[in-house]
Amino acid sequence: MSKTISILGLGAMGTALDNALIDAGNVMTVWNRTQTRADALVARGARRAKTVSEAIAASDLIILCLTDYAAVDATLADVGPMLANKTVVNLTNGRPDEVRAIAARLEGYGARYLDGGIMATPPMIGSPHAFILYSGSADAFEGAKEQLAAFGQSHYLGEDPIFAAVNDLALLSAMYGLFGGYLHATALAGSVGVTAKQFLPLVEPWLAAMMTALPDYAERIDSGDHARDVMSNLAMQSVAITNIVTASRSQGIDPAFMEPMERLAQKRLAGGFGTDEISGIIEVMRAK
Ligand code: FVH
Repeated sequence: MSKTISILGLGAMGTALDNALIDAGNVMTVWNRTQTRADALVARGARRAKTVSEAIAASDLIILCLTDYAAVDATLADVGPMLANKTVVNLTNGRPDEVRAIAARLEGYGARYLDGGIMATPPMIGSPHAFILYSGSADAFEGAKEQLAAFGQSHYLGEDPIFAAVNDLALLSAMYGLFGGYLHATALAGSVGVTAKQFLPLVEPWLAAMMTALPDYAERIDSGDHARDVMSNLAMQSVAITNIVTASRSQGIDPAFMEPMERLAQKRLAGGFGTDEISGIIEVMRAK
């Protein structure tokens, strides 16, 4: 069923979201601080709102996709009372403290607030590989889920509005860990003349093979038992980690990405857990 929807924020992601909603047959109203960014969407049939108030008045479902929460605050600064009985879906990346503050503020105006974390790049939106995390008002999710399905798979995580943001940041930290590790590895291999393209057939299957360790780590983490059936103990791995840091320096590569891992491994080792699996490092991460 098509329904009027307003999108505020037409950057790379907001534009992809709007295109997906148009493709799904929805009637769209669009607003962007820089108005010209709406032109292509207007050419596809979206209605241009000249002001934020116009965009809010046009729809019961309001989607925000802006750089950060400061931009969200600035955009909604003068329209709070207009949000009564509306569903606001905020797909802007943010911290839990920011999510709590905006959820309380908008709910104070009588809005239903749903926070979201987009786990996709703009070209992935609308494909089966895209998934979006949601948390906050269950009523808001129930009422909007048919429309939100246009973006990809929806995962509703619960009523606490911060769940989506925390899980989003957690998944992004896994991604940046992977990217940072890949970049460090490629720089180190490059120090002996290996190009990134030459290194790729080695690093890609290696990372894929190492991913298969995650189910076992998850079991150890949840049970707190990092000591059973250990194959690659921490004492042995910490030698390799220190070798990476030391060799990086001598090869002229900044070891900054790997140094925190070395510190954490040494801390866990100093606690007497050298015979445990490396998954036990999570215990020193949690202890701060
Ligand atoms: N693009 C991506 O790969 C990621 C994928 C995962 C989710 N993120 C999050 O999506 C949010 C928006 O990201 P984006 O890619 O659309 O970002 P930009 O293309 O840089 O567009 C930014 C929009 O925000 C508007 N904006 C910025 N500041 C303000 C403000 N003070 N008042 C009103 N609007 C503001 C900006 O407007 P303009 O510069 O065109 O006038 C754009 O519409 C983000 O949270 C990602 O983490 C994307």
